Amino acid sequence: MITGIVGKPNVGKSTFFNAATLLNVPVANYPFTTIQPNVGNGYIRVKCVHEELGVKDNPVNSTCIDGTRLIPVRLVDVAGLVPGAATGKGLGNKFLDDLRQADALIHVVDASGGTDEEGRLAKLGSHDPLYDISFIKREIVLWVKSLLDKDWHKITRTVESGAANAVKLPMALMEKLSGLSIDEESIEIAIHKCTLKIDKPSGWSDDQLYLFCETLMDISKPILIAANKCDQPHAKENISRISKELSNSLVIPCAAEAELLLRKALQANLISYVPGDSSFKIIDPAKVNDAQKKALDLVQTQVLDAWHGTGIQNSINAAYLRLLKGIVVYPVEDETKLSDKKGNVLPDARIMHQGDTAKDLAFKIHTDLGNSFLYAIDVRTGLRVGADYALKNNDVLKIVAAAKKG
Ligand SMILES: Nc1nc2c(ncn2[C@@H]2O[C@H](COP(=O)(O)OP(=O)(O)OP(=O)(O)O)[C@@H](O)[C@H]2O)c(=O)[nH]1
Ligand SMILES: [Mg+2]
Repeated sequence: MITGIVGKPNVGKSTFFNAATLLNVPVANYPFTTIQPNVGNGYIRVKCVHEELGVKDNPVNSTCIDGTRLIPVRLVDVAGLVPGAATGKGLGNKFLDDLRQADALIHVVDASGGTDEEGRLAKLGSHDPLYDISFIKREIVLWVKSLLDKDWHKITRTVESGAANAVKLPMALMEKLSGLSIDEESIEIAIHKCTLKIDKPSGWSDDQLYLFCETLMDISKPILIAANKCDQPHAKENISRISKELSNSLVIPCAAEAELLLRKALQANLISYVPGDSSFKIIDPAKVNDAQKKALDLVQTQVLDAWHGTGIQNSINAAYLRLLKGIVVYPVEDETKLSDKKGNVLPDARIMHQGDTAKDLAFKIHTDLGNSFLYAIDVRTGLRVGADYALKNNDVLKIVAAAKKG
């Protein structure tokens, strides 16, 4: 699973990315600072199961800070998108192509309204972020539609050829959209939702094809809104307007710059802070200079007190756990010690999807383990569960596989 960070230029996408990954990609207050995509690891934050199970853990694929598990997830920061991008404006299609592999999108908007539609600095409050939300979505839909438009006649001819072995529409569309992380089932659901004729695509109007692409994107690349720069004037009224207008969307107030400052202070051992917290503690006041103290005080009052957090961790959690319906499962190799073969207790926390099975988990760990899956043991109950067992959040499971021959 990978989440793309999208938005028009100069809204704070790279700042968000740097705060989440502690990488150091360039950030500047003018458009198109980022051109090449940046890929890195952020984290989702969940309550670890080790306290509930009464053990001390030694995480391997993740970290645990006082009962909080931080599990790595992939993020990609891409170039800014301007109106007309789908037809090549700005960095256009190149930008969009960098989003192919994303399963979900975090749309960073400048909630202070201080940048125009192409990301140039403007008077705070002068630009409506709702406009950006609708144009970015439109450009993404138009980009997908352009991939289908090119060969639409060919697709419809093949599907409607009447030949016994004619390719069905969902398969034909999936092939056309290959590499876009879209499956056949999502295509079928989108066709059904739009009440379009699956066996007569030549009868679809241009508007219906657009509606289909929009519905398909809603299903296969869900978007949340990270309403950034919430530390600035005008952000509050804009965020409440966005939340009201888009009551069906996830809208999360964010202050990427504040989160970056906190994570750098954390890295420098100046503060104790777990990303997502609504406060931090200065470890040794003697080691913090006046400028640092002033900056940290501002973050506390203008962001943490006002918004209960910087929103960065919330956004990443929401992308993986809500948009992508992720759940966390802990596979172990020794069901009594809750450890791997080396004795690491609760070594791995894996993000799976709601609806995934015990066998899916085995395949996620290793193809061989999936192929030789016999059953799993639910560590809490000691009971065996079968291949079709639907995983639950916080499950701790031992997979039992057939012994290798020879
Ligand atoms: N006030 C405020 N400024 C921010 C915040 N986040 C980012 N900025 C500033 O916004 C400007 C643009 O930040 P970037 O992270 O480079 O934005 P971008 O969206 O990656 O821009 P492009 O790569 O050009 O598309 C910089 O001056 C940042 O310091 C925030 O939370 N609050
Ligand atoms: Mg950038």
